[in-house]
Amino acid sequence: MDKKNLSDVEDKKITIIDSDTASDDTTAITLASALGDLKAITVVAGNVDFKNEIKNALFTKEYLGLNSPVFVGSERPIMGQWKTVEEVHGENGMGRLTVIEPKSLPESIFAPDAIISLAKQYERKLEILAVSPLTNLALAYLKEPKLPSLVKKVWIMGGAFTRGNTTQLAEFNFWTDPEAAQIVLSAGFDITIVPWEVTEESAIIYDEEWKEIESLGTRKAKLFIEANAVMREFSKLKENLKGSVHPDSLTVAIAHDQSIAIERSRLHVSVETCGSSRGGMLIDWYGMTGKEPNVELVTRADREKFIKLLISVLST
Ligand SMILES: [Ca+2]
Repeated sequence: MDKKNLSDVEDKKITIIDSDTASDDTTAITLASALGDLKAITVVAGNVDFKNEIKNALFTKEYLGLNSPVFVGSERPIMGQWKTVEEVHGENGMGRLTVIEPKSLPESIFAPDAIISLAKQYERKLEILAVSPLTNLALAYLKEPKLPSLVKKVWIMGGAFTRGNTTQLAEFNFWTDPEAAQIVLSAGFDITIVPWEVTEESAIIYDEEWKEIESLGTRKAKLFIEANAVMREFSKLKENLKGSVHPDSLTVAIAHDQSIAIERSRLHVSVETCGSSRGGMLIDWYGMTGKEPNVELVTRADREKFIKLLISVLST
């Protein structure tokens, strides 16, 4: 390795991606592994049947030729019931890729333990790309309360201002495990949240961009097209959107290029855990609670810049 390449590696962010691996998660893994030094993929309950999520994570790792180990985490949220959403992501979560048979096996260490161990190994350097329900991170924190001071940063895709995609108020990741979300938000991590509405507006990929991605002809572009095919149809037919929406990918893109987040506010945010508003975000926009801000909330993102970064990665 020459000096230039060595310094490239040194400059890369050290990350873990916590993933309920299905469709857009695989694109987020593609971005995270291309843009940073991805130390691990940790799998958590969410999008689809848990066994399929593990297979999808292993397949994605093998397909992209990554060294990042896959750790299996919590197969269910801390409390309450949730439902997987195969109708959004395809029967196994991978769109048109219906036969997924990875050759490798996941690691034997439980994902929350792997998070603690990597946080200690890369003290104050590790950034967590939390693009899924927050169960693994909450369990890691409950076991190691010093975790917020060991981890450099947590990037969260989750929550909705008011236009929930799972209930009237709740976005899927926060709705799946509201207790975990509340534990993580109040733990003292340095957190940036990218909420659903921001992704719906700025992580949408239109038909002409799909054509451009299709024409790239690379392995990464092919994975994007195949894995996101069912989600794209769902977004268009059921959510009445004009393209496919990529919340996890936008969050990973912002983590690596913060100029993509055009507007951000420091605010106090908590998560409702009761009744029909379970999983809703309570945002103290006007400082009414008197509580110190605990997160940075992205309120607007640059779609063009996101698409440019995504296409540049998929073209390699
Ligand atoms: Ca996810």
